Amino acid sequence: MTRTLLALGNLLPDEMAFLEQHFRVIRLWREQDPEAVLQQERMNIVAVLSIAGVPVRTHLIEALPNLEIIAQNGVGVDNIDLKFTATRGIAVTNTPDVLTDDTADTALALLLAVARRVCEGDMYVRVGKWANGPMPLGTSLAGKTAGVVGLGRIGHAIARRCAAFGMNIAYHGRSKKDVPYTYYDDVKVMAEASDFLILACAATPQTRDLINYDVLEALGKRGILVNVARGSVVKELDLLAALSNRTIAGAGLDVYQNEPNVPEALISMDNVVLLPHVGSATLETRTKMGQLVVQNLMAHFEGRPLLTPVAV
Ligand code: 8YV
Repeated sequence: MTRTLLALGNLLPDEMAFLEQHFRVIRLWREQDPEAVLQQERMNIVAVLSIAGVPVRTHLIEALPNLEIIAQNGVGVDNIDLKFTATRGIAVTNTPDVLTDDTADTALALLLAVARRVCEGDMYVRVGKWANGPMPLGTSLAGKTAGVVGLGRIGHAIARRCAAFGMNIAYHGRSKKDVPYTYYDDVKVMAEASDFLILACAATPQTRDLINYDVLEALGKRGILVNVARGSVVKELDLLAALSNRTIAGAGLDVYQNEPNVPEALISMDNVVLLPHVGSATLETRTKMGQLVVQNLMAHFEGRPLLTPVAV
């Protein structure tokens, strides 16, 4: 009998087509009455394909007594109730490594865009302001200090890129690592010593609201915040206040607390650059992520070791 997979999000067409050959795929977001479909299919579902921002919490997992595996199309798994999957013995996989470079590129794109006023400059030309005089000056990257929060795979890749731009690197995380960068066990102290604060940590209870008004004040009037981690790492109201009263100079954001809803206040600010959670959104990387999702699912049901299991 063909196994039933509950898809909470899409992969690219080739990978979805491959899944369709091996599973009966329920695309929940396409269903008119998702609750009714879940009720009807709950005993059949053995696999879930999940994505960032769509919660896989206790009540959903409880409703699926035969669930064996959750394959997340992404590296962050903060949307999944990992304690509960562990108690039920449900396997969880994610897609690390393949998205590291693109996500790090996104962080640098945001930093450059804010510091060098790229979006503002584009608009300046398009609306014909150039003829009236030059734009306000930007901020150099070379010689500045980038404070990276979370020196995991993506944080490392960001640090390497910042170093290539001539920046000094500081980092904050749970532990000091064997790297030629300056470690801070206190994020506020690091912010004080940094020109740019770049968030690349996992969203955990420990990192929730880590970046509050105090930290932003420490970053200072010329400081820039970049977030490619998760919205939950920043106290969004504090960020809005710090941006509107120019406690910090600007921010480049790829992630928000309540995606896809972006606070109205941010939309009208001229010192921010806003992206719609596109850290891994290239054709190449999304293809590799989808392939990894598929390979993990196939490995599980063929009794082979998972390629990228999430350790609990
Ligand atoms: C998303 C991400 O997974 O990897 C992550 O944790 O946040 C992104 O790559 C992607 O948007 C697909 O859901």
